[in-house]
Amino acid sequence: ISTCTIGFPRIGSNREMKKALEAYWAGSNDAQALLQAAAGVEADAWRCQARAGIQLIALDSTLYDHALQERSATGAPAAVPGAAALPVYFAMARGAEGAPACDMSKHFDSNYHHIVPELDEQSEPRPDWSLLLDRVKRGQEAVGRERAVPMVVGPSTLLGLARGSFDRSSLLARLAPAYAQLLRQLAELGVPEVQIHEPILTMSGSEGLAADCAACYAELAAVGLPINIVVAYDDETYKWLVELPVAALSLDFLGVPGAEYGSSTAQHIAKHGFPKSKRLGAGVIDGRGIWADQGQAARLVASLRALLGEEQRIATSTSLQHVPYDLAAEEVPPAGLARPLAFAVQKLGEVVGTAAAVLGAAPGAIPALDLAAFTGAPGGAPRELPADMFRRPEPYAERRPKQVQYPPFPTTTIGSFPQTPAIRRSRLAFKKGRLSQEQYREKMAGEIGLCIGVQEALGLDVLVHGEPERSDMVEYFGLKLGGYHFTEQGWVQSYGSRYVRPPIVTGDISRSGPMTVHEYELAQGLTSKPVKGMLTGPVTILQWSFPRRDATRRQQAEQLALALRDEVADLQAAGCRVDEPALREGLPLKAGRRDEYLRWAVGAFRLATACAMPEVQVVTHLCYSDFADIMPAIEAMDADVLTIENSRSGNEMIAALAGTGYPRDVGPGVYDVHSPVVPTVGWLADRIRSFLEVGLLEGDACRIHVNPDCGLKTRRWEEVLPSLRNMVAAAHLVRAELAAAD
Ligand code: THG
Ligand code: ZN
Repeated sequence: ISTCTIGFPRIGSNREMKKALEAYWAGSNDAQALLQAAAGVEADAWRCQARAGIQLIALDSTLYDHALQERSATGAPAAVPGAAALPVYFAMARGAEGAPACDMSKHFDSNYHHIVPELDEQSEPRPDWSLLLDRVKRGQEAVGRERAVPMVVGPSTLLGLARGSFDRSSLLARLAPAYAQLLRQLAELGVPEVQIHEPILTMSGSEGLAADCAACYAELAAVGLPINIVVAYDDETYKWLVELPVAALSLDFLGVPGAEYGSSTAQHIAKHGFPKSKRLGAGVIDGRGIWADQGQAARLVASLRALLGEEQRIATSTSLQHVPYDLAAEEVPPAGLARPLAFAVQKLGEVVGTAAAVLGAAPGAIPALDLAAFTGAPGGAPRELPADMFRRPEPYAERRPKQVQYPPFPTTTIGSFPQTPAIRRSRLAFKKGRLSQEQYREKMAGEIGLCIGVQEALGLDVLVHGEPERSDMVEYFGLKLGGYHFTEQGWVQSYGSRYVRPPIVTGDISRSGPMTVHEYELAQGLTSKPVKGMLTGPVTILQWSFPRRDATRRQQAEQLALALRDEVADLQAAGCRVDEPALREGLPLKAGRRDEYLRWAVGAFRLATACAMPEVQVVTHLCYSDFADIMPAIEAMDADVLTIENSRSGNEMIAALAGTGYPRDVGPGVYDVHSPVVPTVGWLADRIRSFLEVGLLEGDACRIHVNPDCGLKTRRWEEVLPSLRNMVAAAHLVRAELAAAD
């Protein structure tokens, strides 16, 4: 039996990577300092794994994103090794003057976002693996040659993450030599094996890759370096996968934490067996959840040993990048929860402890996690709620005329405005007790006033209060709801230098009073223009939390929906006529599981919003989702306005909406908020005109809203003001063109 890791938090135990990146971008640190900081963060992480007793340590690390890293290595424009490559690398990640950033997308069904590789049949691999090879050398120094295992995003996955339809088969054949070259260089360095991560192979439809993959891996295997193919994020890997000519295969035995369906990997192996010639990497410690469960892991491994013999390798189900670094960093130990919780460092202990338990031949002696003992029993059997709680009183076509009427191309924003240093200082002072509740509220009221004034001055049509009081849209609600636990240092990378602290569901969720009404009233009191109420949807809150495991996701989403429903009722009693919950899907990767998920997810959204009067316009917002294949579910949400991220993907989304004849108001994002670049009026006007060209809403411009792709909280006012000024000017320009054409 042996132990291995397949990825670890890359952000540093104290968010060192974020600080180093921000200093580099601000110009206060040079490239050398950035690379040095990164080397420190990675060496700490690798040594931490060595100290825990892990035998094969994956040399994880990234400056911004691992998919981008491998994309650059296989032939970014002008790939240059070392510090000179950084400007190109970050231009791809964040955009630069005249060069929009590459698209960003949800990483499988995790809450991480990767940069979408830009590849097509014209792509000519010009491999330059020097950054990766340097990292391997540093890893060998840190933990020794026998334990340092390079990890790389595999060629099928790199191709699979690219957008668009093109001849992937021929590009895969051209990528194979680039990877073979890497493997030869790694073999020269004396690594014990290489981990090639191919999560794409769990996706529905990947059977089609079988022949191409077999040819590619035959070419790679011919190098002679043992390959461990790592296939995480889902289960039920295909029979052909175990036939690939590799030394080891690491599989995910757990799947999505809290999902209604379990992982079928164990059954799959029981049924079809596993080749004797290969080593199985058993991903039995949860890489995506924070509950400790060595008992479950030991039992799984024991059953595998009974079936396949002694030579298993114990691993995590996915990279540990999805969980916070170290529970020990929590100043206030979570009341009563220290025992059932495990962050990345604790999970290393679980991997090693599971191996020891299995060797000790008494795996059954470790009890499985009894979460209910900590959470209290889940809130009874799921009640069947009456159907009319899920239905607005009138259908869209009847209620839309009773709602706010807009000019052509009404301008608005998604919800958040810059979280300035002043706002952060006030929040910190309040937390430390230097500001009273009263004083903090006054500060936030001032920020809301500023935000309304700015939007009035810019001439936006539908305003927001700007969310100064929310550091994070999930944390804010979690703090106000019962049944949640918050961490101080539980940061997880969301993308690049942006991190979140997902709250932990520790019991039944309940609302004790209004959560957003005060701020809404403040804002609406300052303007005669409509102000949107701002709620985060039940599915989003759940998706961005660590759910409990002793209740279904559906039960937890329903509890959240009932709490939000009360908030919607209070908002409309306060006069709110537009309202915006976000729904973001935790769509299962396997097609066969999607309907069930979408039924309860859409149900939870409707449960939260259906109490709205016909006059209330329910606005919803979706980020980073490929949702062409869930159009019926989006329609079923029965929202009045759908705002979507659109600008990085070149109208793909709105073309899909137009193509299916989506009938409701739409707000396609006109510019990318993740990039510091300020869009020009001309460019924005072209974007707006293009919405008419794709035939959206048959050109009914009064129902095509103009807004940025997403919230503006990560941007600075210096970027937001000119961007929005240009956006409003562009909308007015196209509005005038329409009027002139009439
Ligand atoms: N909140 C949570 N999860 C999310 C988002 C969110 N997942 C998806 C999407 N939004 C990711 N986008 C972001 C955007 C900005 C930030 C994080 C994720 C961000 N984080 C601050 C940072 O890294 O400096 C820290 C936030 C804080 O102070 O709490 O800006 O919005 N849960
Ligand atoms: Zn968004």
